[in-house]
Amino acid sequence: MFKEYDPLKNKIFRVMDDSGKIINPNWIPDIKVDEIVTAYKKMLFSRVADLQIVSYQRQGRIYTYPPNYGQEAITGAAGAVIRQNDWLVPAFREIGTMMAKGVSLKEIFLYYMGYEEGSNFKNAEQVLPVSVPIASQLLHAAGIGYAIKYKDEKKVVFAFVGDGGTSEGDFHEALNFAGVWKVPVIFIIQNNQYGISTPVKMQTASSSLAVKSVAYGVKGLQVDGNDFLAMYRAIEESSKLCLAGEGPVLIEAVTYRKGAHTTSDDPTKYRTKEEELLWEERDPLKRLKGYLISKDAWSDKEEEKILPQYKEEVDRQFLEAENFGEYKKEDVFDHLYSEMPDDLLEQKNQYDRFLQWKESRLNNQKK
Ligand SMILES: Cc1ncc(C[n+]2csc(CCOP(=O)(O)OP(=O)(O)O)c2C)c(N)n1
Repeated sequence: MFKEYDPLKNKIFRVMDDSGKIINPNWIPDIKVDEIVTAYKKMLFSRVADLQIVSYQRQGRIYTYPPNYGQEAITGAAGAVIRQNDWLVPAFREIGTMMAKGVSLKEIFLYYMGYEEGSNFKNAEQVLPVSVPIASQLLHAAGIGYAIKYKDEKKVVFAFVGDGGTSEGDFHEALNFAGVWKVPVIFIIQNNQYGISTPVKMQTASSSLAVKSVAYGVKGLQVDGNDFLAMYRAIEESSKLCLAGEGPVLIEAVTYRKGAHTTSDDPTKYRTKEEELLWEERDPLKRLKGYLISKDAWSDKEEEKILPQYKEEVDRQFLEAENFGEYKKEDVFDHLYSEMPDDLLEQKNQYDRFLQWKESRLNNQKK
């Protein structure tokens, strides 16, 4: 696969066409149809959750949220391959893979409501918290990979970054380190075409993002990120290579962010309706559904039946998060150091003064 799809050949790896028809039968992954149905259902659940989170945000019930809408085949395929023992190092658009590892939707809600508990995953092992400082997580991934190798463990690190993240120094340092030390890390770039409003063309002069692997002596692959079967096959092969000591691997997953960058963004300012419609044709769920229907493994009827259950489940977990209780302001300060350094203590005091000022202002207004 890595020879046939050498990034220098500028060939993208696809198994299905836009309608879900197999166009590359040699590379169909070894996965049973009922497992694909399970993966499809998880992708559907993740989409339902994602769309509902945006509506909760619009109701003022949750803070800023970065939608995953349109990128479900990437995180769904990674979720189908990742094992309990493997590490997940997310950026901030990977709810599908996080849930596959056992992170609950409630925890994801808590995170976006500002609770520390949202990053303290009760039922998920070896998952790092969401990382907002772009690409910084890749250095952690490379370090974890090095530790795995040092301890001679059979584990793989699944690390995510966006296309914009490839312009950060951290991306290059992590790739360089990973290449030199041959660490078992799969770096997955979710190339969703934009870093906020910056199109990928303005992010790099390289012919692709996958081609950056060549300079670091790392195996690389450009994959159709809206093609679940291609993504599954690419990630599964990469995982096997990493386990055999032949990592790391860089995968550029080409996709489209159907939603806004975050709930604070208006994408109509920088992209056209035509472009959105073009990508609508390549929607990852539609494609996989087309494939499953052709195999007689799924139907619109089944989907109609399951959707209300998913919506209800999302609501149920949201209400649990919403009723989690007041958060203590100390939480923001207290969990970083065993002994609080002076500058943080000063910030805490300042915050206390701010709260007192706010309260007295409210009281004055009431008078
Ligand atoms: C180091 C750093 N610089 C800037 C930002 C502000 N910022 C948040 S998201 C974003 C764009 C990221 O684009 P990309 O890596 O393509 O990921 P995407 O949001 O498309 O998933 C930027 C610049 C940040 N969070 N961290």
